Amino acid sequence: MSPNLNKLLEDSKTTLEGNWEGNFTIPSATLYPHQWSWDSAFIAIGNSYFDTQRSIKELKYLFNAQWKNGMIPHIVFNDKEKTYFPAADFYDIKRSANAPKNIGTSCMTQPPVHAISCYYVYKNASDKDEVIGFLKWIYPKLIAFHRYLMTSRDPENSGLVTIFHPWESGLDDSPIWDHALSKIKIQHLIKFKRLDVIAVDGAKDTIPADNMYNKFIYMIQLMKDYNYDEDKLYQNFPFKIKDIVFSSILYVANKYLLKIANILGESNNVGEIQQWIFRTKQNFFKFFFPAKGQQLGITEDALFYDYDLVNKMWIIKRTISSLIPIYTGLISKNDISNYVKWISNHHWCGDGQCHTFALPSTDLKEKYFREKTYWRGPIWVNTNWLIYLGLLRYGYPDLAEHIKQGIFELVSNHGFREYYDPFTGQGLGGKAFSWTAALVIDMIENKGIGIPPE
Ligand code: 9WN
Repeated sequence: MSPNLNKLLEDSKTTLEGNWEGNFTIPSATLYPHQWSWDSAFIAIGNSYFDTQRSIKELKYLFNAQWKNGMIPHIVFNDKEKTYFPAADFYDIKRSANAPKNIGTSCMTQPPVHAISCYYVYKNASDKDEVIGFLKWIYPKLIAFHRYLMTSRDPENSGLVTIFHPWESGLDDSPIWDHALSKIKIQHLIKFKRLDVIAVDGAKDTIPADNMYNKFIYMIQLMKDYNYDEDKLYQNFPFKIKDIVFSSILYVANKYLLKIANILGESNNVGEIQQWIFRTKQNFFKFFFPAKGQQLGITEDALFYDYDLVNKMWIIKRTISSLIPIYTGLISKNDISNYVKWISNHHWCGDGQCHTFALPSTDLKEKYFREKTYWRGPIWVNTNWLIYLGLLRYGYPDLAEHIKQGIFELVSNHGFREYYDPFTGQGLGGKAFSWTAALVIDMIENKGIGIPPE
């Protein structure tokens, strides 16, 4: 039965409303009680359709926590909340001169969806003048953030972003990180209690394993030892990965930043943004496409893979990250049909063997695939949304529609969950999950605002 879209829209709004904290929206009660960076950007996209002021407030709250070097932290902490570990006291950001003085944040960043959200806010506002003031305020801050990513996180000048921690990717326990993490030996680990274990039903199977989680915490301890100094981290840190999802989003976000500059009649920085775009274009295949000389998509090896700068190797793990570059528009017309065939392949739920047609986070046939465990197999709405937009960009509306209907089925029948079992559709992880609701709103409204520009 096809879902009732009016009800789905109302339920999505109710979900976002329930998670609104007055200044920002939490991703999900108990499990994630603070503000998360890329979550807020997705949330502002959803809210932009019916509450311009709320989206503006959300983004302003996040950007008020910007570090002096331009970094937007991945979490802005709410001091009153005690149900999440690691929190502000553990990060102890005052050891960096770049950290904001009176706000607790994490020490790392997340994918830069924000310029895209700002454009949505403008497009969906009925009173454009009201938004111009906000865009003027945030434009230099967006520039500073992107510049930070293009310099401190890219001394190679590749136009591609280096992450220092799996949490920066947003795809926390993806098998992509397994090898790099296995090389990091824990020397000393503080005593701590995992609070996500209590916050989630069936936690044993659905959240990252303890050995992985211990590494996540240990790596923050190591970052602390360097006082969060990027130059020192770049020299010495044992985890440095050029990441596809992060870099793809930044590439598209730079194009939206140009649109914002155009709205503001702003010529400052335009040349710089164009250079960033050019650089990414020049290097994307060099860093992310190991099957040199082969046609893209011709075999499963001829896809995109992250590059490990420490171990000097491509990370050949078949995950949804290999398919996200469709979102960038960097794939040539000659290659696109080859590439798109993987999106509807049986390894990715394309042949009716799964509960619905939406892509799992990891290739179903790989030994590391786990249908219930976080980023190791379940379906997530945000990554499907990126692929859906990429398919629309390249003229595959039918396939895009399949993905969208798959997501609508999951949400209508299994709740606004953080992720879903691809075989049964069972909802997993956080309940009343904000970005699931926000991106469903965007897909129902279907105005094409998020289709990546040429
Ligand atoms: C660590 C909030 C965040 C998302 C990430 C998701 C998960 C955090 C966690 O939740 O990560 O940042 O504690 O596991 O992987 O993408 O932003 O929803």
